[in-house]
Amino acid sequence: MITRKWWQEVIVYQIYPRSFKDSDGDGIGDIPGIIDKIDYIKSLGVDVIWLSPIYKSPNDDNGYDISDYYSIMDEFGLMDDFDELLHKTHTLEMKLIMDLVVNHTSDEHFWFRESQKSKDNPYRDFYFWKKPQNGNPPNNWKSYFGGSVWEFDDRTEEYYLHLFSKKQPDLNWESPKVREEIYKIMKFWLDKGIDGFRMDVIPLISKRLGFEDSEYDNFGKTVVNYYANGPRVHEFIQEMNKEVLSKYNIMTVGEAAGVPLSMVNLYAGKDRNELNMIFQFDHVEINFGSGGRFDPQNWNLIDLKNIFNKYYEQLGDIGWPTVFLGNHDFTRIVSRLGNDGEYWEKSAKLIATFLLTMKGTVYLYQGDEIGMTNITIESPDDFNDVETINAMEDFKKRGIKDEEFMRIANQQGRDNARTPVQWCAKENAGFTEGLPWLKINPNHLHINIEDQESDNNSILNYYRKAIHLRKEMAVFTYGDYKSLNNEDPNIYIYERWDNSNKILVVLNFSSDNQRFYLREYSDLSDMELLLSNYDNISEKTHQNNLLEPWEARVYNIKY
Ligand code: ISL
Repeated sequence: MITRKWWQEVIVYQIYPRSFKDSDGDGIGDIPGIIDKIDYIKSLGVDVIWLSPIYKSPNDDNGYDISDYYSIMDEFGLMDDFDELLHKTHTLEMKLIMDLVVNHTSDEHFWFRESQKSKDNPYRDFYFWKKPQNGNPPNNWKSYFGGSVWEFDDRTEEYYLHLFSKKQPDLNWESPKVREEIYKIMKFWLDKGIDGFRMDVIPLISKRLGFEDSEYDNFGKTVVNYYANGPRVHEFIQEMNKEVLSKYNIMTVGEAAGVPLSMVNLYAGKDRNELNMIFQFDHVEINFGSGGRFDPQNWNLIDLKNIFNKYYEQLGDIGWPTVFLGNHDFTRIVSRLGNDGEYWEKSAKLIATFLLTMKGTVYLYQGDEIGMTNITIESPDDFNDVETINAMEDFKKRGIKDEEFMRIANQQGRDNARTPVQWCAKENAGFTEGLPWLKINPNHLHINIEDQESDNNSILNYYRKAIHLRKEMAVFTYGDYKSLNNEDPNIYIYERWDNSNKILVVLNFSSDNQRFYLREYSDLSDMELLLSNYDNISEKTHQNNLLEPWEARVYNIKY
């Protein structure tokens, strides 16, 4: 008998609070803003809210650099606001999970401030400190955000380790005191009644203490082999599970940066006593070249299908999948996977169909439900993201022209997903009465929630329909998956089935008409069409196997 868990069948809505809704006119989204819009969130049909970090932070990396885990970021409100949000979320029968960022802290955290003071400070070993090697950093590791992972500190004339920005020093999990402090933080929030954690870069917490030089130029390979999946990572997560997670009925999802497909079940396999599930990145990094994000490569649908096929194959019955296509670190899904010009609406709906008909726990990122797109930033001064700004420096050093950098950053940069949510066509998209912290996409004049609320045919209402359908039929969440046309570069067709239902999903990932043939289903005319992004399909195309640009269909096949 298979036991189903509540966290398997939920749909999670990710909020990036800085950009969601501002309530006090300072141009920065906040917790009262989320409370104002909680009925909207509920109306989507989602079950869980995941809040990107809301803890006190100097915002070098927009909250992923935490200076106090027990209080709320000034701009976001007070602990009372948080308590009210949690209460309202629960009253509406939704759950709330928080981001747990414990691979690193802010350099402004008390622990680091102490650690910096002297070599014999009791907090010294909360972080990694190393002597210079003939005046140079201890090894050749490159940070995720450019430059060396080692920063020299004059006070004690040693380097400290930071895999991300230099304001994000890495915690030393080897120290039992560090782990104890982290478990205390987790319990503090869980005892308030939160329903789980999304764990930031959790595969990075155990370091290879030899700190040997990476032999690769390729950043991704360096991450997998040197930074992630360290020798004690599973021991640490199992300890955390024993000490904390196992004591609560919660959900956990690990952000598995640097975990290859072959290792997914080590973190979230059902007998591992670690996490419920992880975010694996192969599909969202499909266009990353050997230099990473700012070294984009062409990608194609065949590769994407292969990634999903392998993902489900690897997980088997051992691990539980997450289904996500975007978040605050990747560009907008309709701009990346779809066509944000002529076929903006159709392709956004096709992507919704894809997201909501795949096996696993679904994660939807704010704004994607109305087809928010990437933004074109015109001036280098308008970038906000630390990763992008550091990459700009790096490009300059390598003598690459500004225009070339702007082109790549606009295509790949994280600011794309972080522009404020477009609530209406009015000034500042109804996000704030003040000056928004990040430029608002000018296309809010025609892409916004208010307009889509009143249009039955909108992307927003399509999401609602697709979410509703997913919840009505368990086959979407739990059913088996099989792709039927791996070699087709334009159309993705897959089956989903369980003991009661069989579903056929047909997705034309191209801006052209396409024809498809399936030996198994030569005649589609008898099948019940559960969902589609075109009206009156059979009249329109005259033939069932002719697809319009970005056409998506979900059929119920009678057993
Ligand atoms: O591997 C990646 C591509 O460069 C990343 O997406 C990687 O997974 C990511 O940088 C880790 O992300 C998380 O931790 C960061 C933070 O900046 C991100 O916003 C967060 O999601 C450091 O805390």
